[in-house]
Amino acid sequence: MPIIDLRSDTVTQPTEAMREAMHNTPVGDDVYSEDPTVNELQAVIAEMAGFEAALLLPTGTMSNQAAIAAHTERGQEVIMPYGAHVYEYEPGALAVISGVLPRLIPAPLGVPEVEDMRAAIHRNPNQTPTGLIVLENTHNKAGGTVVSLERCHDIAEMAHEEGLPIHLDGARGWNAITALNVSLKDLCEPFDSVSLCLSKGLAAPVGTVLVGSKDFIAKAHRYRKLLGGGMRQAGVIAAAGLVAVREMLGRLGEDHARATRLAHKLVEIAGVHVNLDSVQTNMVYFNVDRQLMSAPELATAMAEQGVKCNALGPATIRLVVHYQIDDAAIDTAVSVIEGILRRNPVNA
Ligand code: TLP
Repeated sequence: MPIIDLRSDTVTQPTEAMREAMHNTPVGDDVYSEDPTVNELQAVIAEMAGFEAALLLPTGTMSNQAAIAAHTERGQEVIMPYGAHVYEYEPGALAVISGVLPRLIPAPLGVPEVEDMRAAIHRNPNQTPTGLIVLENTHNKAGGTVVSLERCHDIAEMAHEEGLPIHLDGARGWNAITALNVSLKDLCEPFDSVSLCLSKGLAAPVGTVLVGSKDFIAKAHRYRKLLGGGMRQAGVIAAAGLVAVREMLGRLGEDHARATRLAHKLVEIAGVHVNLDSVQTNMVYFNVDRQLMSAPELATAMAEQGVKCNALGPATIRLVVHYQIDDAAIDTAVSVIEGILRRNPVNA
């Protein structure tokens, strides 16, 4: 049975061009900063993002956490939108590594209000001092939703007026720039640092690049080593990353179009609810009527028919479209979901 894996765009297999580049690329010891392919990737992404410097890290989690550690002091608070990956899915790392507390701000469709963020800043010495603001674009838990450039600028301007740095978790910044039809430089401009994953929609097997000023990257470099992320012949990873940014960015619009098609087919199924406003890039979150079956039950039944997805709570399922998902896979996934729900006795 062919497997249709809609759990995440992290499951993407490297392309033939990536495998070939990984095989052939010159490498060196990156802990001595001597890997020519890593140095090239860092220079290419720093330039694309409009920053002085860049650092390759093994994962988005390590990149975000090295950034938080570099921006903050122990005992501070970090303001972020509800559902932020740095809080939800990076197992308490901000507390364990940096000794900081998260402060979560309402963010419908992943977009917080400037004034809500400003109001959350602590200035009173008897409260936990605010040390950093974090945004996420696209916002994973809100549905892969996009924060407009205007909102990014407004929040960053407010942060800077308040004397605070602002970090962007741009794990899927590539999807954001595709949806907004802007350059990476435009997306990154308001921020003091940005984390960009190569291992999601761009299909590289491993790797995230953090960009920022030279001073900031020097600090983050120390935290990368402290966290055990000093890699040696990492050029084999960087080689795939170079192919990812040069060859894979242009096709992300296809994933977005397929996700939209998928969402429109799903809303037609009885018992399935999709907020179409949240379908802006390559993700589709949907709810299933609880009297039909729970999301984990539906996910298990789907997996039995070769369609993998993530159940995120009792009623919610996330489907992520990526490089290995074509039109036929979308059609099969929809008919599997429809078949399971139609066969359910409550629906019969
Ligand atoms: N997201 C993964 C899971 O961890 C949820 C996924 O399948 O979507 N920032 C954002 C916004 C992310 O979505 C992710 C991964 C990361 C950071 C962390 O990246 P990795 O997995 O490389 O540590």
